[in-house]
Amino acid sequence: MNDWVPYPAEFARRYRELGYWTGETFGAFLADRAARYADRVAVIDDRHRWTYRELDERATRMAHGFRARGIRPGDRVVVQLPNVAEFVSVVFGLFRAGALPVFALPPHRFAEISYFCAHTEAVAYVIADKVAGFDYRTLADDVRAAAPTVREVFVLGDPGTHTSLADVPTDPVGELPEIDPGVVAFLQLSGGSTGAPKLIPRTHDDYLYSVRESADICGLDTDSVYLVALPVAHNFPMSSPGILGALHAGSRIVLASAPSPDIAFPLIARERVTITGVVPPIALVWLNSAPNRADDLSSLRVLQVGGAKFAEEAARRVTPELGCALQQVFGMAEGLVNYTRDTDDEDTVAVSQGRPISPDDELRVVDADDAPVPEGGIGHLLTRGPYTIRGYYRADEHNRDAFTADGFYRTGDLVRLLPTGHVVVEGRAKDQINRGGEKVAAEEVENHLLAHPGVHDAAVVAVPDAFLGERTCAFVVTAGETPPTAPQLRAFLRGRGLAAYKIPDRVEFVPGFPHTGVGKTSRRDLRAAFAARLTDERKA
Ligand code: AMP
Ligand code: DBH
Repeated sequence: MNDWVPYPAEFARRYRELGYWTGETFGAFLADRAARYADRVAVIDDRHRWTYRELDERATRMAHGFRARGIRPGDRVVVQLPNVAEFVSVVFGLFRAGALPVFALPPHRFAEISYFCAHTEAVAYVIADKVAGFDYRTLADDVRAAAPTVREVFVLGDPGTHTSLADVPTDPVGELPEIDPGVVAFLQLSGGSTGAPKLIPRTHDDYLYSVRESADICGLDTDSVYLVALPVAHNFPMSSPGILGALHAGSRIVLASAPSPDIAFPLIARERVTITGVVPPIALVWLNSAPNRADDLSSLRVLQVGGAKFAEEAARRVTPELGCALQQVFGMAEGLVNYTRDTDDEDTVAVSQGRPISPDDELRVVDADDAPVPEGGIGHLLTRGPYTIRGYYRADEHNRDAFTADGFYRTGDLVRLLPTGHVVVEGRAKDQINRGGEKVAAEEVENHLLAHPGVHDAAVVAVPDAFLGERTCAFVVTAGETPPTAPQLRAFLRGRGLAAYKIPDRVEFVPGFPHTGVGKTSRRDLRAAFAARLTDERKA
């Protein structure tokens, strides 16, 4: 079994010939920018204001420190940090050491982190001591007990029994490794639709192509200031154009600890932020609170909205009410990213989710049998291209379903294409709930529910929601004499270490599940039946 599925040789050759894959690496481009923009500010958070030179030096010292700690090229290191400057120095340090960061999100708990560590055989785990009242050091103790490959836990802040991140950087010890731009640089997370979360292997070559083009499409330059409002490790604020696009363009990054107006707005005003990206529920909160606040948002040129479908009515409010342009972004950590462009007319920006980055992004819209639908019709989106993966990390079996024989990724999204090539997202065929940009895999939650002795069966589906777009509802058939209550089930899931955003918002107890067709229940049909019931209920 291979860890990852490389691009077929003829495609790799073509992407190089076309100038998409340039051989640039993360570590090297930062060094180049540090040479060019040494004294310009690169990264700002609550406690730091690092210039490009400082960031570059810190990243190099981190790289040597990680090597001194025995981290070798190719090793996986799970990184779970909040929006702080050290995220950038740690990640670039790992890149330069040739290690692969595995990008966990702050809400992930034991269930997710222990899985990432075990599945990738991670050698280390990087955390902050305590964030918003949660002590990650305790989580790290449990993770280490469950994942013996994790030799060391690096802590930003008070390390407790672990290693302080402050003790890691060292002066150069020997040479840093030569990095091959064609190999996997890091593992990004997929929202997933199966029992276990999927990890996404991205190479320097493919990711940097998308980052460079994104920075260009979004008009970043040395005067731009990018606010990181979403969790920095997410693919959107990482690369669309995100922190990497900003650094690539010599722009400035400002990290916000949360996207709420009381934190983000004063930062926009103080740092003269020009561009940021948020998910639809945050955009709604910003729209609704802007009139009640005095913060000067006049520097903001572009508000990007993506991660989930942004309703047209809300989209049309952005420019009149916030005074900046809207850019819709429809992306996925697996690759393909679509943007509306500043040259698009108002209607296209309001109704579409943009068009692909690359002329060589191949998009197919097909029916259930993979046959193309008539032009302009709604169908399943399949995609292949110079920065879309050919397979998940260590997932041979799942890859047979998730990709076509000729290498197209099955996005699970239902879309239609406009004559201009813009994509309109019309729905979803995958068993996932998109909770305002936070993706929840139905099967993953169902499996955790099924582990409860008082649960006979469970089906998790989306409930339409005015604010989040969707919330989760678990239909549960109980077993035994004293069936669990909804609060007990939620507590049970929390106790298993499931991230809070995956805990069902609503639990419905039902006497039994309808059986579809003959014999076994099809989980897909079952979820569809429940989803339809919820929609009917809403209409009534
Ligand atoms: P992931 O594969 O976990 O990175 O999540 C990507 C998925 O998020 C896409 O396949 C879509 O289902 C959803 N998504 C991202 N951006 C948008 C958007 N602008 N509109 C609708 N859905 C989106
Ligand atoms: O939802 C996503 O995963 C996403 C949204 C916008 C993404 O990965 C991206 C832009 O790059």
